[in-house]
Amino acid sequence: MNSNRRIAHLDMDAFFASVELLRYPELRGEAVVVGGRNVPAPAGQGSGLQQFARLRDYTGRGVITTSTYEARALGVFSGMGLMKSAQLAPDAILLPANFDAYRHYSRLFKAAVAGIVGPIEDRGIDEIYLDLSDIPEESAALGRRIKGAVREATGLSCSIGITPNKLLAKIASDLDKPDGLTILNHADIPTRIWPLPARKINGIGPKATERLSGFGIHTIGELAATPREFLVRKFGITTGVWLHRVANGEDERPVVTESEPKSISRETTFERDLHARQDRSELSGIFTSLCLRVADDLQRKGYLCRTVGIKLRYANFQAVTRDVTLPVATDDAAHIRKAAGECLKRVPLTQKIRLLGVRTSGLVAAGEMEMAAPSLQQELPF
Ligand code: TTP
Ligand code: MG
Ligand code: MG
Repeated sequence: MNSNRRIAHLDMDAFFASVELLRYPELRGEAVVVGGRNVPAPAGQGSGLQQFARLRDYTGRGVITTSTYEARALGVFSGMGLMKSAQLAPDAILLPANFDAYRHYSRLFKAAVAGIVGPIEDRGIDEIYLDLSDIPEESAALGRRIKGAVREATGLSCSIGITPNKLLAKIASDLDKPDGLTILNHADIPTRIWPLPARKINGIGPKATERLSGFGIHTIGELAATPREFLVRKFGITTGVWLHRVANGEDERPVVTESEPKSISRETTFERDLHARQDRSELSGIFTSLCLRVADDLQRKGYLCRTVGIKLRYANFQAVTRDVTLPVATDDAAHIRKAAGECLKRVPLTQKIRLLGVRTSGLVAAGEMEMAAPSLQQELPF
């Protein structure tokens, strides 16, 4: 083990909401919430604040995807029902989500960081881990430089934790949000980590939190003070040992920079919106070609897929997806098209369509299929 590791976790601040503020700078300083279904898109730039929907106008069962820090100050957080949050912040501005924009900025910030530190570990749309061990620059200066590069590339702020491992880095990046830079060493654990609630540890979810509090264990410090034997007795050997280790800030997981792809997909936005009936042959041609290209990608990269899905975006920008899991993994265009065609039968096709995509997931390296074969056979019903 390298005891001199220096690992960073970087997480974008109020990510979806912050991307929306780039588009609508007049909303800076306002309580803004992203979420819901069928939330109307604002009219456009220069139309003033009255163009925006307010939380109090919303009816439906949608939830908050994220909120600006101004909205959080009013008690409005990710996962809350919109109608319930309207009681706390009726005047907060409500925007629909724009996933294409979020993916765009996600790629930009990751590329900017990779430009400084080299390959990164991608942990989803707004966060990454970095191994800084081989960079001579001192942590504070390096952290500021990374934050500067992210801001320059995107106009957005992020928060970074720099610590000896991933576990502590993930906790640290959250300690001084937004626009934070928190540097911790093992010696800081008693003062900075132990007072935190146990659920701050990535991997201690709501269930474990509840069980732990049943034993009177609420903070990470209380967990660290609990005899390992007790944890093993209550949680089993694997979890018990793990709980004891993480409470003491121990984690040796490496930063994994080259992850296997989780999915391979192709999609296309049409020149003009197409209708399943009037533009049948054109759509069918595009659909087949997407399947051919996905199959070609799979073959070139050496993967078979277990799941085939489609994505459709209607003229009104609403998107739907469907997928189906195959009995046998494939990289064959005809099989993929057949499965994707089944998915297509399960979506409404009354409205015009602006985008069509085919996605394969459940990828297995083609060379590993022989090993996988026995279990695959077991799953077959004959
Ligand atoms: P987070 O990083 O958890 O949250 P955040 O970036 O909005 O705010 P923070 O400053 O606390 O990091 O999630 C990143 C994005 O992922 C978030 O902007 C919206 C999306 N998201 C969901 O779609 N559903 C959820 O339940 C959460 C928590 C986030
Ligand atoms: Mg974030
Ligand atoms: Mg995040």
